[in-house]
This record gives sequence, structure tokens and C-alpha cells, in this order.
Amino acid sequence: MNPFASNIHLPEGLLTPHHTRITRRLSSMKGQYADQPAFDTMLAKEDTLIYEVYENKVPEVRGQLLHGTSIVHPGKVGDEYFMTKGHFHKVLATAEVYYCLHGHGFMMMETPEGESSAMELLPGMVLYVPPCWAHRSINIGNDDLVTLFIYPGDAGHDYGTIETKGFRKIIVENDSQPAIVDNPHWLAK
Ligand code: S6P
Ligand code: ZN
Repeated sequence: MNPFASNIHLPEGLLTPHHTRITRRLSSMKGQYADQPAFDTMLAKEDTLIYEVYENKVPEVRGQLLHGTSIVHPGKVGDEYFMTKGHFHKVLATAEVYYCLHGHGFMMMETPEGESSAMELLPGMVLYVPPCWAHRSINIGNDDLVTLFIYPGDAGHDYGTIETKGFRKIIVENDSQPAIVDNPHWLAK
């Protein structure tokens, strides 16, 4: 393949050109938010757009680097901030780099062994997600959270583990401040 380049338009995070655009709405986040009644009430009104991902396609093999932008819109379900589904990589021992371009958020991370880490994302910050850590972006601000991500072409995604168990910790608004608390629905299995 030949070298290629693309542009990131800020503040919206649009990548041009791009090969794929993924959109995730509230309906695709069933069971992920702690406050189920708030989720149901919100969904009954509108299937709100929670986040978008622009990606450039490269062969999904070792040696390649997949990259693109992630845009998490501002909002909450109950007290819990809008967030991505979150995942482990299918090839578990593969890392990822995130560069925050706009907005204010956290990256929630955890290992299969139970270590947990939440790191703040502010424009200019580069975050390294080491091999074996599940990761989820959370927008705690009033504006879009825009990040650039880069990860190995062969990494793949394991969504099932998080869909079933959830993350051990979640971030909710408490007295107008973000608070990292235990996930009441986390399943220890
Ligand atoms: C892929 C990378 C990002 C996420 C994106 C959306 O390894 O971490 O491209 O895919 O932030 O999150 P999720 O959990 O829905 O894939
Ligand atoms: Zn990833």
C-alpha cells in the first residue's frame, strides 16, 4: 500500500478523508448505564447519538497501525456521563495510544486481574493504554470529547466481556463534580 494522510477538523473531530464512520446511539448501549430507569425514559423520548468514530482502513494484520478519531458527545444518562461501550482488544496484549484534541474527559481502564485506572483527558494529553487493559472514553464536559487513537492493525475488539460484566468503576456527576464510584452492576465472574 502507499503512504496516505488525512486531516482532523477541530473542534468537531471530523477526519477527511476517512473510510469508515461508526455511530453509536443510546439503543446500542443497553445494560451499560447503571441507572436503568433513566436509560429507559431517555430512550423512550429519543435514540440519542452518544458517540462517533472515524477510521482509516488498513489491512488488519500485525505491523499495520489503525487510526482515527473518536467523538463522544456531552450528556448523561441519569447521573452517569456519556461514554463509549469500551472493550478489551481481541489480541489482549496489544496497546493503544490516545491523543486528546478537544474537550474534557476520562479514560476508564481495567485489567482482567482487577486493577483499575481512570486518567483524565484534556487537550494536548497523550494517554498510553498498555497491553491487556480494557478502555472506555467518558465525556465529563459540556462540549464534545475528541481524541485521536492509534492501535495495532491485528488487535481486534472484544466487546463481549464488558457487555456482560461492565467496568468495575463508573463516573457519575455528584454535586456538579465527576466522581469515580463502584459500578453497582459489576459482575464478579
Ligand atoms: C479501538 C479504539 C477506538 C474505539 C472508539 C469507540 O481500539 O479504542 O477506536 O473503538 O473509541 O469505542 P468502542 O469501545 O465503542 O470501540
Ligand atoms: Zn481499543
